[in-house]
Order: sequence, then structure tokens, then C-alpha cells
Amino acid sequence: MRFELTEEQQLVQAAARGFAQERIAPRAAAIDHDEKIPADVLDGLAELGLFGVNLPESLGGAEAGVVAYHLAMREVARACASTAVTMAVTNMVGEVIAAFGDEETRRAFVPRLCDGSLRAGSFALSEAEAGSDPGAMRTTARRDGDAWVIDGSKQWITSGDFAGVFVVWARTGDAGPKGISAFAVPSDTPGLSVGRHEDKMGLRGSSTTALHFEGCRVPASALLGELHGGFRIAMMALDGGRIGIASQAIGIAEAALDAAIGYAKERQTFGEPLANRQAIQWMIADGRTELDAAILLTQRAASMKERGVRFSREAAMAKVYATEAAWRICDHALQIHGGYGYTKEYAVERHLRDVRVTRIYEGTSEIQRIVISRDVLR
Ligand code: COS
Repeated sequence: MRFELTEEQQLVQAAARGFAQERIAPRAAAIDHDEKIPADVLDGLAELGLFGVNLPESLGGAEAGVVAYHLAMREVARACASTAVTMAVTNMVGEVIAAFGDEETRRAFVPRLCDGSLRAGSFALSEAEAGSDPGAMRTTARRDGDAWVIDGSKQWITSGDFAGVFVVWARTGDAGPKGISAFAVPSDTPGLSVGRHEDKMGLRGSSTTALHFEGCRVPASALLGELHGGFRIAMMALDGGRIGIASQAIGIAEAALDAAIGYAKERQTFGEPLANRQAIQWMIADGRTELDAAILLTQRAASMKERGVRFSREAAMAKVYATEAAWRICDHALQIHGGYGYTKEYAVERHLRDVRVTRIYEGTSEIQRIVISRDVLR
């Protein structure tokens, strides 16, 4: 067993770190405040290959693998969690279209996702009453000649107002998971409109919207994979997505812990730095230990995906552990900052707001435990 990163993985990590620390981190508070990711940040991610880290070079990707993707996600999230989730969903959408689209569809979307010209990809699975249980979705797609016509609404859609392409799941058959198909839908398709913007607690730089489909026609070739095979595609994509969100949570917690360590060394109480207090030392020791455990779990899942073996259980373990640990670490980092941590003068309040959703989206912690226990008890 080897724990060292390869040369290529180290290069991706260093490039992502350099860009994230120089060009994103100094603007993270403004991204949160203005609720918008600047265009040059998206351009920079694309130039570094971070919109298609695990996609083949033949489709414009960096072909650097899943461990490299995890490393890059961590670095971007350490600088700005909103930018990181935009990157995560774009990579996920690129991978779905590359794996399940026909040649024409892959060529139409994947290179333009990777080079940034589509701005972002968006994953339209959840609905108002179908989040943890996507098998209950109501959006429909019916065949009409050589087209599919989509009707319904989606909710909680990351980058819904600026992504150039959506992967949309819709009911093509019976009730439940077996009657669902997936489609690649360009954002300028007539009949597709952007709905309400969510006013969120955190990740405020990343837009989250509803989408409405009214007689939205896409060609037959927009179908991804098999007819009625969409639920499996969603589950496979979410397995990979969970590695991304675990990595995002780790990156946010790394930023919070670094800030707490810096503050604890500087801040004096009772004539000594806070870092001399055992209560503070234990929070820092536990935080660093949990972060390392989260990193190891996530890298194991990433390396299994890279090797092509089934990794659903391991991705769920990585996600539930990393996101729950990251929440505790961010909370302790804020506690170490005392009252200052509760103000916008310090970044820890943003980290705490941003990290909270990682325990919810791409499968709640409760859903991860369902995935793990079903597999363990099988
Ligand atoms: N990879 C491949 N196939 C999978 C799979 C996976 N990880 N998970 C399930 N499937 C397949 C199953 O094998 C089954 O097919 P067969 O009957 O042919 O074997 C089919 O999909 C249905 O699976 P299952 O019966 O387990 O579906 P459930 O409705 O019980 O759902 C959970 C299972 C809870 C795991 C699923 O609904 C889930 O992950 N929910 C969370 C969704 C989510 O993350 N939402 C957030 C969206 S992004 S913000």
C-alpha cells in the first residue's frame, strides 16, 4: 500500500493551490457578499483543467484521475466553498455526459464544459417533493416523433441560472426508480426557464435555483444511456459526487483549522497565548486527527473509483465522516475565535455557514448511512 501522491497528483495539487490562494481566497468574502463568482475565476479554473479533472484528454479533459480531482477540490474549497461546488457539479455533469451520451452529444458538450465556454454544468435531479427520494420525481418526458418533450419543475439546482448545459432526470415510464431517464439539455432550449433563487444560509456565492420545463423539446439523441435507466445513472454520478463533497468539506475545515491555529498562537488570555491552553490544544488535536481520517477515507474511495471497482459504500463513508467532522472542526474553530469568530471580520463564520450544507446535499448524512448499512448487511 502506498500513501505517497504521484508526481502528476502533486502537480495538480500545486497548480490548484497556487490559483486558489492567489486569485480566489482574497476574494472569497466578496464572492459570499456579492453572491456571484467572477468570470475570471471560472476562466482560471477552466485554464487549469479543473472543470474536467477526470475526463479524457480526447474530450478536452485533464485526464488526471479521481485522486487528483479530490486534491484540487480541497484546494479550491479551502479558498472558497462556493467556487468549489460550482467546480464539483461541472465535473460531475461532464462525467455523466462523457459516460452516457452518444458520440454527438459528448462532442457537443464535454469539450465546452472543460474549456469553460459553457460556464458550468448543472445536475437537475431533485424536485420540491423528491430530494432524498428521487424515485418519487414527477417531471415527465414523453416521446413526440423524433423528440422528447419535458414538463415539470426541478429544485435546488446549483448554477441553475448560468450553467450552459443541464443533465435533467424525468419520468419516462412507471412510478418509482425504474421509470426514470436522463437527458442532456442545453440551457437555451425553448420551454426551459429559471425559477426562484434560494436565499441560503451559506454557499451564497453559488446560485441555487428552481427550473421549469414547459413543453421543452430536445432531440432523441439527448437521451443519456438506456431508456428508463436514468436512476442508475443518477446513483452512479452521486457516488462520484460524494467524493467531491467530502473533499469540499475537508477543504473548508482545513481553512477553518488553519485560521484557528493562527489565532490561538496570537491571541493572549491571562498573559499567555490561547494555544497554551489544554482545552484549545485538544480541539486542535481532535480536529487534525479527524481531518486526516477524512482525507484517508476520501482518498480510498477516489482511488477505488479510479481503479474501476465499485465504491458506493466507501464514497458514502467518506462523505458522512468528512462532512460531520468538518462541521465539528468549523464549530470549534469559531469557538476558539470567541466573539470575533461570530463576526464577518474573520472568515470562520463563513466557513461554518458554508460547511453546513455538506451534511445535506448530494445525499444527507442519514442517506449515506442507509447506503452503508444496506451494503454492510447485504
Ligand atoms: N450504483 C448503481 N446502481 C445503483 C446504485 C449505485 N450506487 N444505487 C442503487 N442502484 C440501482 C439499484 O441496483 C436498483 O436497480 P436494480 O433494482 O436493477 O438492482 C435501482 O438503482 C434502485 O435502487 P434502490 O432500490 O436502492 O432505490 P431506492 O429508491 O431504495 O433508493 C437510495 C436508494 C436511498 C440510496 C437513493 O434514493 C439515494 O441515494 N437517495 C439520495 C439521493 C440524493 O443524493 N439526493 C441529493 C441530490 S443532489 S443535491
